[in-house]
Amino acid sequence: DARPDSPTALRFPQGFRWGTATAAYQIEGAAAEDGRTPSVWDTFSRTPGKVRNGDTGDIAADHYHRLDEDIALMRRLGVTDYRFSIAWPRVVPTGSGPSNAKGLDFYRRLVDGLLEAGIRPVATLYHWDLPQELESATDGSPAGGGWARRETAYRFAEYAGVMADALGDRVATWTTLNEPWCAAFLGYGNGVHAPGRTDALASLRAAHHLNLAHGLAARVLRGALPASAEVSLTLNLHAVRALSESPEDRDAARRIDAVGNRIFLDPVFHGRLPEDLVRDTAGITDWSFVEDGDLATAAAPIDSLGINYYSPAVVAAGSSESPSPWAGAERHVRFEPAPGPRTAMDWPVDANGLYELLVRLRDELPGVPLVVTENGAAYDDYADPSGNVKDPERVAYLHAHLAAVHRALADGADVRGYFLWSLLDNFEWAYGYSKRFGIVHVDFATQRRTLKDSARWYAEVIARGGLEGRGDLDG
Ligand code: GBH
Repeated sequence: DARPDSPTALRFPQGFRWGTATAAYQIEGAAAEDGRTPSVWDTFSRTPGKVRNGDTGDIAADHYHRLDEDIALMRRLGVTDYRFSIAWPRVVPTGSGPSNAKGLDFYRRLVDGLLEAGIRPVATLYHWDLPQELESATDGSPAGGGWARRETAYRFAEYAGVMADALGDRVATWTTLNEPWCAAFLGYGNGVHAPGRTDALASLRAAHHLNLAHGLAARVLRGALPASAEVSLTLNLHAVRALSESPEDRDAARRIDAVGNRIFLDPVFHGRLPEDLVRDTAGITDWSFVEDGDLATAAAPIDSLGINYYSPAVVAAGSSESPSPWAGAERHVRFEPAPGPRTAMDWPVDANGLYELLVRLRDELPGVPLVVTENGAAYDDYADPSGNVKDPERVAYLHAHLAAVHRALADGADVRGYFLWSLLDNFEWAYGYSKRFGIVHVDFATQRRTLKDSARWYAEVIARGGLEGRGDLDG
């Protein structure tokens, strides 16, 4: 039921996918139910001082017990697609070996419920909840277990096979990894995420083993899924800008682009390591953990690239604190506060960064369909006297970023869909429940869900197939 366009309306192509996104550990809860074992995030969140207010994902948004209600919410929004992640320790509890029927059954019920509601399931295999057992297994690895250890990549490919067998007949789109940059560099570099390690060598090994895991899993998925299935990868690419055109500042931006973006883009799309990254990291490693054939494996063909975007980064020559997620680049790079308004995360609001990334990928990866697999913002919302949850800043943020996607489409970027982060307020990693990204408010004491104004706004955008012109916000 398309509505008439205003003269300045921004219409999206027919068939454009409108979705919302979540991740298992952030919403499911039921951490010890039906055979789930701890992940590195369970261990990390129970370690004093790691997560704000000592919050854990033990209960989260209790989605494990509220599937039907949450699917009904999405039906109200009118989304065409739902991007969720599968908890590895729920379905293959010890990280390898036998699968857990009860865990698989939960995802079968989710997928069947979505299909019944006419919503396309988009499944991510890894959104950071590594089985603790794989982190603890260190034998044979000089840099410790988890993603620093090569064997983890093979275990991941086996787990991908388990999921393809269980759900391959009804899930059409599969994503191997969500944001391997965060898993490697926040998990093993600055330790802000689980498993909380601060070891630059381990972080580089982790990045490589994640690329390898992606390629191995992509191959397994291809072999097990129907030919029509789509296999993808989601990256949080950094929209990095040099503070000035000086060669020193531009070199700082080059370093962050290498260890933030090309460390994944080059292996996955070109089967090579960035030469400048190898040079930049010479004091940390000679990359001898990259074995013959690994880069070709990482470059297994995929059907689309997911991009998660929140904020740009501005850098200059200088130095920043250590431990850092930048594998030595912090000794040469200073992060400058980007101008403009900030979200509750203190992240700058700049929709142009999303446009810049999409047109860069248009040029560098011709023929690769792009999907914005996450975009959204944390704000403190408030209830008006009649109980409506008001979040005008979030609406403005979303409008500006969708307008940026529209502009990229108009300029020839092949963007197939947009997934809003997030459906529900949830466990925001190291920030616990103190930051709310949802378009649906969750009262964590009662688990009551309430649509925010942004949810009603998004439902209208989807129904209309685009934005109503809002000259002030079209970024
Ligand atoms: C995503 O990650 C996650 O996929 C999702 O689970 C999460 O809830 C959501 O975003 C909101 O946080 O470290 O200097 O590069 C976000 C990735 C990486 C974005 C770190 C902000 C901070 C600047 N984030 N980045 S820096």
